[in-house]
Amino acid sequence: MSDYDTVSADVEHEEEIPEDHPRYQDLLTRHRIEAGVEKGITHLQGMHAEGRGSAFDYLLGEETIPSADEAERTAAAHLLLADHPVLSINGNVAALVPGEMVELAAATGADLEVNLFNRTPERIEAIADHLREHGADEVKGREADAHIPNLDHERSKVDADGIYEADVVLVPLEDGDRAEALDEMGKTEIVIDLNPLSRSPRVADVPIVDNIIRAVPNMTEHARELVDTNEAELEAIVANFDRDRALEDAEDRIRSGDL
Ligand code: PTJ
Repeated sequence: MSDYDTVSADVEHEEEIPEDHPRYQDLLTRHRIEAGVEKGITHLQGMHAEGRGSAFDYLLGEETIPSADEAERTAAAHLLLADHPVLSINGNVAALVPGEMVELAAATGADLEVNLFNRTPERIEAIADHLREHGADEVKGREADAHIPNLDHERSKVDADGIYEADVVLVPLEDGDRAEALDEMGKTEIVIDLNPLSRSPRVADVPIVDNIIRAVPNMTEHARELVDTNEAELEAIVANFDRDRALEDAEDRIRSGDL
């Protein structure tokens, strides 16, 4: 069972969804996105993104498939090996897994940075406040004193001492253009996206085809298990990971899933 079932309820009536409902996670997710929009955290487009994700999750059987678990373990190894890991937070991520992202940051020594596709100062502040309410000390993304090259001005804004200088970046539920631009900067990119055909996981060093509500707590669990592992072993985990096979496995599962 993921921590997701036990995190604080932000959503009106969230507690009224019976946990044994066959679509419990999906309903909870929908409610969280709705509450995120009401709170000024999530963009309206986030609802469309959630709908797309939900359809892919249904076809995946709403579970973490073995290749996704392996990708999550590899991602944890990358974050532990990094000199400067950063976890990027957008409006959907903040609504769905705020406390879980704070925990992953703590388990891996990563920074949290708000980085938005539809950037406004109000949303940046609302998301930073929301993360602090869920235990974050420092939240980057407000300085916006550097730019990701080859991306239009507003969407390219990042912190010079955050995503810009990071060596490993986790970019969940990301738009393809920005994922490509970050990849071109030579960063090790970890992407969480339920659509294995989307551009973002296809440019990622570690594509995680899983629902973020399962992926993030599982990465934290792996990071806690691996925290005392020596560098050579962590590097072996990274070297043994086959990104193409992970994408193929997920696509096969979606195309041939027995529902
Ligand atoms: O908050 P902003 O302004 O930065 O905007 C965020 C969104 C998500 C609206 C923006 O980045 C966007 O439009 O993204 P896309 O292009 O819709 O891509 C989002 C991807 O995330 C899609 O491929 C979805 O299938 C996937 N997705 C949606 N919900 C989940 C998911 N993947 C994993 N877990 C989910 N819960």
